[in-house]
Amino acid sequence: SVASDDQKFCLTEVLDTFKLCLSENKEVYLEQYVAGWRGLVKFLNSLGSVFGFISKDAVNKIQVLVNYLNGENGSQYITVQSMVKYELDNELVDLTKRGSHPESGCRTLLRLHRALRWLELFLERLRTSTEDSKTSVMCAESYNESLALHHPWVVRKAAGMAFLVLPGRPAFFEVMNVGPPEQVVAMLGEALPLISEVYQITEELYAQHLLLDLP
Ligand code: 1PZ
Repeated sequence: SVASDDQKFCLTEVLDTFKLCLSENKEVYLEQYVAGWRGLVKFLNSLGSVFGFISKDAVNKIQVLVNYLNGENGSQYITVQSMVKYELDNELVDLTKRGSHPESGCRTLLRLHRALRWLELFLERLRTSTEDSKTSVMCAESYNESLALHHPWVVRKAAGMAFLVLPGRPAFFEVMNVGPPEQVVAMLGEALPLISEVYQITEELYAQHLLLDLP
């Protein structure tokens, strides 16, 4: 499980959760995926209340998926693969425009999936950054290459303003609570291939079923 409230927060544990997402035959466990996001949201909240509008949206989406997991058809939601099959087979997804299934598991997870790409890009920049690199710039660049492509102007504007108040690289590393910079870099080097694999597997699954533009 991710760090509990009385423990000091450590980002290693959160990123480790994504390791547990992959089954032996490379399916993505929804419960672990959601647990990983819970940890990330917790981390985001520890950076300050300006990020509240971002974490609120992520929490909403996490909750939608948890409700499916705990619902009467929970057994269909064990993996992302089984979720996609179940929702498509039963016509539970709005494919071209919002209709009777505005909160399908498929469209909800897609939003987090796009955000995972942002995370991958951002952590890779953080990993290869130098002491004088700016977190706000690394964050904005990663955002512009990923999530921003799917966001309307107002959201991009608000996100851009939030990035400006991100703590600088030293303070950011501090909040990650992983250890000295060398250790942060090593930890990221280990975690990133796994995050990347989870992302790739989901991306290919969604591409295969033509789900990458779900409304
Ligand atoms: C460390 C700095 C954190 C920066 C996080 C970068 C992401 C900025 C995203 C800004 C989105 C804010 C508001 C929500 C917008 C929603 O409209 C969209 C689309 O959902 P829809 O409207 O279609 O239901 N939501 C998203 O794109 C999901 C965003 C999740 C962001 C999670 C970030 C977690 C960060 C972890 C930090 C380590």
